[in-house]
Amino acid sequence: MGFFSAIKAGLQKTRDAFLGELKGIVGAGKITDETLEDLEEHLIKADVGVEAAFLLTDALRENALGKSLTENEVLKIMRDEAERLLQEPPKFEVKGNPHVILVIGVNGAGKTTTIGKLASKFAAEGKKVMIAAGDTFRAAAIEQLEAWAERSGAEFVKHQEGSDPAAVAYDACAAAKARDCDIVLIDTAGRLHNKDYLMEELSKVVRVMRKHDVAYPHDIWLVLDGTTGQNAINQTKIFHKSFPLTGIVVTKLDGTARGGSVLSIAGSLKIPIRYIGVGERIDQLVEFNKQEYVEGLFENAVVSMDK
Ligand SMILES: Nc1nc2c(ncn2[C@@H]2O[C@H](COP(=O)(O)OP(=O)(O)OP(=O)(O)O)[C@@H](O)[C@H]2O)c(=O)[nH]1
Ligand SMILES: [Mg+2]
Repeated sequence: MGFFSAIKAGLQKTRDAFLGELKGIVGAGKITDETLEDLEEHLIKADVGVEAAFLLTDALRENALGKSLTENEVLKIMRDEAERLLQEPPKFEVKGNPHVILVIGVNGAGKTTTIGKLASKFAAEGKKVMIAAGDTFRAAAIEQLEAWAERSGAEFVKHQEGSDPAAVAYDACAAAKARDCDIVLIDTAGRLHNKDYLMEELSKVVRVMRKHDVAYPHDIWLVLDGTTGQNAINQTKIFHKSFPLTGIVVTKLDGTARGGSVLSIAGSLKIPIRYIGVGERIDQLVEFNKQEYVEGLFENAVVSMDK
């Protein structure tokens, strides 16, 4: 599945909510504060997230308040604002030898799966990849990752269950240098029962790998479950406070109607979305495309309103 078809399905609910509300606004003469508040509420319910709902209606307040506009004109204001909000992710470049990417996120978000998919993508580009089993919490987690490493033909470093994730990350970086790897992907635990402990563990992983090189990790990518809507936005805020995130991967956008949350994450938090996960298979990770996302959000909006 390509980016556009994947995102289009995920944005259906958000798109429909735009349409229903816009009809009322445009049909009722001049745009008032009250109609904007109604729209804001519908946008929040449509899972674009509170932040993006505010920003989109602010744009309308600035440009449309007191005016009688056509549907097309209102849509254009929102579309322009959505485009302005989304960051075009900077092109991924290998910045180190190796380039180290730490992958973090709450449990079940899709970190391990995403690492497998990324490894396969990088390998297909001719890069030599190392995967590190930094989630030492469960033996099953290590085995799951090892299976992904085998599938993608990546090098793999693991320690025993219960060992120190920082030591795994440190060893993986050393092994990657010795084996001349281009990229190191470090998996981490995501358990929630103690957030402070998790943040501390991740900080230690970062601190220890910097003994190799202060530039490590070159990237910290947060993996978010795209079906969790506003919750994903709140998680991003918490992680971003402790770690300077350089990118986000939103998973499970296949079969969800909550793809609108991407707009709040990328728009109000100014963190680029790099990839989206659109299925469980190794090839079901696609690069985020801002233009196509905005298109998916507003596509055919005016046409279907006339139905
Ligand atoms: N449909 C769908 N399922 C996905 C996607 N990405 C991951 N999954 C599924 O989500 C579940 C959790 O994925 P994991 O990769 O194990 O998540 P994790 O973040 O490593 O979880 P922990 O190790 O428990 O912290 C698995 O069943 C995956 O197959 C996706 O893009 N689409
Ligand atoms: Mg995992």
